[in-house]
Amino acid sequence: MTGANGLPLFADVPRPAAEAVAEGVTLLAGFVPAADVLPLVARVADAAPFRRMTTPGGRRMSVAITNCGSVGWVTDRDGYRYDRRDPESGRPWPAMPDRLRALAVDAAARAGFDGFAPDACLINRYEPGARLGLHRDEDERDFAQPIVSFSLGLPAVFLLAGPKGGRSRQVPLSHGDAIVFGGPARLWRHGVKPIADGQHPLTGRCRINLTFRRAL
Ligand code: MD3
Ligand code: FE
Repeated sequence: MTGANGLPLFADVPRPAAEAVAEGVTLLAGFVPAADVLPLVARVADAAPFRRMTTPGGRRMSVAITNCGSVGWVTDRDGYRYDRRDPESGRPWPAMPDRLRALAVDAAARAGFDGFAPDACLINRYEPGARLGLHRDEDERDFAQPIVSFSLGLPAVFLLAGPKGGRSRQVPLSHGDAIVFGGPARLWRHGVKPIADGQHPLTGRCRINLTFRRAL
């Protein structure tokens, strides 16, 4: 389809297809407009810099995190929780940019979750070698709300352990992918394998992951 000037009308370019990875897990490959999202991440990180937090067990996470939204996920010797304030500065977390919220709500809707109302966006930064051990996201109040994840920069191998024990599935995640977890998958254990070294033209030597949640 072309416009009056003969140039292609990009408005009708089809959006990427949704792929069912498992029950309740939908991959939207290439969904994330990185050139729009990365400057918003940089602004959040100016106000609330990435930092490596301590787990309740006293280990330092290899992943550096920050947050935007009315609450942010934090961990320290006292446990995991959502907090209205950045513990480093004592100030409220930066607001969730409207554009980020709109993208997350759109991704959720494409995966069949209408009415997603995220109040927290946890932003993870992985340098080569950083990993996330198998865990459950269970610090939120309403497990009927999905979690929406955006991947940017270096690729990752996502691990999905499923409801019972046994072997986990490996799902490759690339720059620009969105993945939505809801329904039965919402409480599945998952993690990220150590990030391989590399250089990405937009992020440099790191992977950025945004997870949008309804925390409270
Ligand atoms: C599956 N982050 O921040 S995002 C996390 O790529 C986290 O940085 C990973 O796990 C990352 O907690 C994975 C995808 C994700 C997020 C939440 C889930 C997968 C999930 C909740 C339930 C099941
Ligand atoms: Fe998680």
